[in-house]
Amino acid sequence: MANLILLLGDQLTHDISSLREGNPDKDCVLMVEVMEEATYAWHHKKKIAFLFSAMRHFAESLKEEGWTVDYVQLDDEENTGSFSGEVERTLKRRDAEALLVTSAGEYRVQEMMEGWEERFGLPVRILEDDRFICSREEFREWAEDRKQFRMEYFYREMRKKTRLLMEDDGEPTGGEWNFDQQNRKPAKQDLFMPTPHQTEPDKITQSVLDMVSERFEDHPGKLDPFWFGVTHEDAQAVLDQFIAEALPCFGDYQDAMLKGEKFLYHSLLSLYINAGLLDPLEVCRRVDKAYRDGKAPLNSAEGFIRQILGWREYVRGVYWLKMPDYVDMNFLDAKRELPEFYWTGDTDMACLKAAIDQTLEEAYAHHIQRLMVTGNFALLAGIDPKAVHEWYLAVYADAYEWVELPNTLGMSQFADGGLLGSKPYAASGNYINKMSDYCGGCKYDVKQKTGEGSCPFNSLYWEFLIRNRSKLEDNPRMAQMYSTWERMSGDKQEAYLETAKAFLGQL
Ligand code: FAD
Ligand code: DLZ
Ligand code: SF4
Repeated sequence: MANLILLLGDQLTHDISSLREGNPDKDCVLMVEVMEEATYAWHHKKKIAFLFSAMRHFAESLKEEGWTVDYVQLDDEENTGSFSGEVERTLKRRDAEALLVTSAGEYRVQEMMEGWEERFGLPVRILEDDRFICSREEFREWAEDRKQFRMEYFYREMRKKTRLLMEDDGEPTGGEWNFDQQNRKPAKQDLFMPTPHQTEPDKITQSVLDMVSERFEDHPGKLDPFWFGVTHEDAQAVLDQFIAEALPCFGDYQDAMLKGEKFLYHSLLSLYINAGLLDPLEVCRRVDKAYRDGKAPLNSAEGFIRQILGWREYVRGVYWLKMPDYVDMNFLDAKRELPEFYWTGDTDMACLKAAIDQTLEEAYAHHIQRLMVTGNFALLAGIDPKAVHEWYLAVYADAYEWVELPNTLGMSQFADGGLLGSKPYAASGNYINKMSDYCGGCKYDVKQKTGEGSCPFNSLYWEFLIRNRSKLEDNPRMAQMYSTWERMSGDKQEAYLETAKAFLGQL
């Protein structure tokens, strides 16, 4: 044998660099289910089941293509439980000249891989993960000499590079780079709300589900019903259905939230893209084509492409630029423990209950629920950003540190002091009421500003601004809020602070 190719659980891509570099006639692919990966975060049961089933299906498809695959299941007797242990065990069994891997998504794993050459005494080739549209090096060059990074400018560079939604004269299609002005509509109940494509569990998935329910019983979340796709074909079907049914309204209702509607017009593609079952550039091209074929309006196509071509690439760039220190940042010095209800949904706040309940059921919540409900609450309440990060990394099927950490710690908790976003995403109950229908069924009154029964977001919002005044008041985007505070009567200010204090005291 020439090379041993280690393929990680989020590298389920046929033309990934390690497989492109390998030779199916001579090399052996190693895939391992290991406790170290299944427990480094307290992963949702559905996330573990999705990944193990997708890994098993991918291994089968590689064998069909003619590859030799060593696949180690979690319950295999000799499984050592870690990547390093399994590589070591395989090297004893198979006589490899070199180890071939595509770089890891997470810093923790990349660091481990970088120690293998010395540890195992054989050449280890770590190849670029070119499934990303912007390489780590390219992002570093873009970021050099910039004090603050702004996604919008990075995104324009990516539009020019890929020619997505670009005209021949070099201008952006429609004459603007961004159509977000049209994208902030609250949604209303709609009998024709699309449902994402669902996949029936096959034999492989069923046996993974049995194993996960037995071995990970104490992990958060519900395992049933399990309807995630687990193959490239399943993921394509989800993409096809999204483009046909939901994309046309994606832009308009991107920021909306509705009771009982877990998915609205969102795509549910992140778990497939992040695991390698869909290619991000291909997904964007399909959306560009849908616009050109007249099947989706420009605000939807542009808004969607920006999430992948812009945000997804941008947060990955920031992660690799700023790790390993990034994870320890805590600009606002927030120290409170994460409330227990994040793990149970047991709260009277209807918006939080809806977002958390569906997270525990589906391992999914859409962006505005993550940012403006669970994230906003943690920010206002001053929860330790590391605890918030650990929660997000655990509960979502699409969560890997490279994408989750900058979104949570940077965008949502402002713990990086404004490196990723220009101001904290802090909002009172008024925002949630405008963008959702949650408040109607809530024990709290969103219109009541202070005192018992008032919406907690209302008083927490002002207490947050005052608690963090020395760090935020010089931010030009916050100036208006501080001047509103100054114009309030002393009694009103005191009522806000007292109400927030009473709420936080019993949290
Ligand atoms: P859609 O709304 O349909 O968006 C389309 C695609 O755009 C997504 O599939 C995703 O690939 C990409 N995308 C959208 N927004 C972002 C973003 N901010 N960063 C990166 N990609 C984006 N996304 C993850 O993939 N993994 C995470 O662990 C994760 N953690 C998050 C934590 C917080 C606190 C916040 C605020 C956001 C997080 N996001 C994360 C980003 C975003 O919320 C999810 O990508 C999105 O909700 C996934 O659902 P969807 O596929 O239906 O997305
Ligand atoms: C998330 C995850 C889980 C739960 N289990 C495994 C596993 O057993 N084997 C594996 O190869 N990958 C798993 N993963 C995904 C990895 O955590 C992911 O590949 C790394 O974090 C990327 O750096
Ligand atoms: Fe959430 Fe406040 Fe509305 Fe209740 S009243 S749903 S707590 S925003």
